[in-house]
Amino acid sequence: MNVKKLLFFCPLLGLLLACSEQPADQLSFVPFTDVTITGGFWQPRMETELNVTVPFSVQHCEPALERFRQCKAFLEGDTTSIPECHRFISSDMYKVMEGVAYSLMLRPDKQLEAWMDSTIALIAACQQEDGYLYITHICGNPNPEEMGLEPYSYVIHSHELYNMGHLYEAAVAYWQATGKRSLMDVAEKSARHINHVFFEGDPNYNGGKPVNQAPGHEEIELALCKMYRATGEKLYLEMAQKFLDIRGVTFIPDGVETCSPEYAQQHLPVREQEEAVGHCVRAIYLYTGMAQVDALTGKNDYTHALDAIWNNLVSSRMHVTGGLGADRRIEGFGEMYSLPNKEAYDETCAAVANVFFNNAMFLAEKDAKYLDIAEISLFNNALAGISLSGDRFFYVNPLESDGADDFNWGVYGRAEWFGCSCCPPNISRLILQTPGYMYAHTSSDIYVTLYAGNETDIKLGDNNVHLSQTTDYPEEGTIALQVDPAKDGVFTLRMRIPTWCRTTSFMPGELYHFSDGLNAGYTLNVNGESFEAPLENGFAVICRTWKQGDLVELTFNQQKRFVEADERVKEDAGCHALTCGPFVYCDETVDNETNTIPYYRWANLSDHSKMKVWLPNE
Ligand code: FUB
Ligand code: ZN
Repeated sequence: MNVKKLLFFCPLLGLLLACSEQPADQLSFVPFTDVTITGGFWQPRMETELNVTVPFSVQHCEPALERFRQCKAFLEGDTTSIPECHRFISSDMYKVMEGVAYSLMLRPDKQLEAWMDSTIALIAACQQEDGYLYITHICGNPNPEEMGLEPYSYVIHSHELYNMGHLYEAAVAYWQATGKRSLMDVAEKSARHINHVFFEGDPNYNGGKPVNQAPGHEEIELALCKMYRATGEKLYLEMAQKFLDIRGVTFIPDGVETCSPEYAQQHLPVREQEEAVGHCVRAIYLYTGMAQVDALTGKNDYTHALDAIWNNLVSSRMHVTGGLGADRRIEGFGEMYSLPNKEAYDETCAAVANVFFNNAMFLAEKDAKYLDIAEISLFNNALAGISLSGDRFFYVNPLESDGADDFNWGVYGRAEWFGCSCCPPNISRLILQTPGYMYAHTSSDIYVTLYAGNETDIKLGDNNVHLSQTTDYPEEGTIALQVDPAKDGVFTLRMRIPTWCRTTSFMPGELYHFSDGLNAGYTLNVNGESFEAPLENGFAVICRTWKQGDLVELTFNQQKRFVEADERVKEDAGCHALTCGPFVYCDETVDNETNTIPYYRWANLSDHSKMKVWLPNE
């Protein structure tokens, strides 16, 4: 009997075959442009992004833009006003541009597009014939301690490649948004130039010898992956790999703090690294790049290191809010279990990076534990970085404040912008992309990764599956997902069941556990009937023949619960934090004497109040 006949007589066998024998194929997220937010938690935030944050951020690019105007004038022979020496203000503008490109994908806007075009024309006018682009060196007024006397002579701190990484990300986004290649041309010219100077040798740089040194601030690695995915040009992937593989090999600084080997993760070859150390944003961008290169090469070159680092992070170096950064002097990680509350750094950029990193790890390993970390980091630390009004920002996000010595880069409370404004455009570009973290799929399986009110269509083999989700998650724990395949078909739906509701820990890593020692639990119904779905890697697996109008209802037992930290976290000894679902609450004594409010909101209500996440046990 051939398989077709057998399947005819035994539909259950067909179901089993279809569900278990599909070749494991590439997992990818459904792009944010294919997921329409229809209500719930994210709708007002997306609206605020488009209406407020994006245009507001564009206005704040003026100082960076002015430097490009001055640089262009300088190149045309007008030396009356040399642009101020700065290492990475351009990168903040590139990040804003990336966000503008995403906003154009969601809502075309002629004015914003015109701003992009004129800005790109300026950038292109400043780029050197050979592809070099870094205003301070082009205009010849470097501070040797910040960027060296010559181009690429101090890549440990100059940020020359970091700036280009952000330009590449903006270029890909704008090309995808409009089909215009103007910024891609600048980006590709820069990438070819950097490859030449760093890996081949160019007589005009470094005495003609290849620079062959990894940048002090990672970013270009993951940006090159993006360029490779967009263009298919192998050079970019090879470059990303080379920058990873020379880190901690060709150059190891021997100073202290920001010049220590650990600060920029240069203490060991990356494959041998097993702990999260140094500057947090640098570190997490590096790990994201490693995960992406592995995914693109189909190799597991960095898997061992990534697994070890991730375990180290979640078991000893992450705040209960998903925040990263215990040592303000280096904006970086402290020792294991050193997790201060008042002095916590927890930079908004580090939380944003943590979301990128964990989503990349999920794609590599298909395990929901990564999504659980991304979610906690997103709701409690990344979103704390922006006000509900969309135009005020936090740089650091400590877990305790006495309202007197808030450290926010010299700004008391939430700021309109910063002199070093890496965080505002970072959280802004993340929010715009968040719908792109809601579903992932292979050719046989759909993963529901971040719950939200939305609709999408997913192509699964020769079927098209329309999904519509109704939920107020994470404010509430009830999710209704209607599944409408174009034709009846067997496939697998995987619904993420967060760690906080299926174990006794608040998040993966067992650093934070529930005081009641209980597992909250959840219920799952399909078409009104209870469904016993096996749990695989943190997903409830529903494999069946789906037909139009099928309804999945998932209810998390989402209640307020106390959490305690591992006893090795001395700062939290004798204290508990209050959580509800993925939210960590915060007690604001000044403005909310009787209320405890979700952490991500605390700064919206009052920027100057006393607040605490960890409270003494009664
Ligand atoms: O160096 C560029 C950015 O500025 C870093 O990512 C942040 O931590 C801040 O130092
Ligand atoms: Zn930042």
